[in-house]
Amino acid sequence: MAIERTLSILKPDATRRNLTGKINAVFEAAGLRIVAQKRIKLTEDQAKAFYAVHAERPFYGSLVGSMITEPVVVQVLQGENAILKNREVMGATNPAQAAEGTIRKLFAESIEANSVHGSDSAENARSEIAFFFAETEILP
Ligand code: DGI
Repeated sequence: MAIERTLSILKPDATRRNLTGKINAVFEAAGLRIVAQKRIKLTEDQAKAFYAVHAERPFYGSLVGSMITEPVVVQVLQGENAILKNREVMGATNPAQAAEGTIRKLFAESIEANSVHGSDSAENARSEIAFFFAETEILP
């Protein structure tokens, strides 16, 4: 199986409730290694650019606003099939539909305040990692 990297974000609803360690423990228990991590406050321009793919969606303004209320923790997770594995560990976008034991089932407050972001493809993982990290900041 391929060793992959994926971009993860612990969203403001998670940092506000001091859940960084609890969520990281779920990643690590699933075999995902945190090979880069930093706590940052997104600017509005950064949040808009990161979620540009959703610019036409009705929730775009609210989503961007929610991402800049508190700091976020941006991370690179590495492991076998890391992109799909992280999506499984995160659970469905809407916590009401998320499987038992997933991060969103355990911690999410709503479909928007859903605690975590994770890249959904190899191409997006590459561009999202580059959005936040220089290669020298990633230490496997
Ligand atoms: O990849 P995901 O985060 O699971 O989901 P996505 O790429 O479809 O959507 C990105 C984020 O946008 C999601 O984590 C929360 C927000 N979002 C998605 N659908 C809705 C939404 N926010 C609101 N308020 N309403 C939605 O229907």
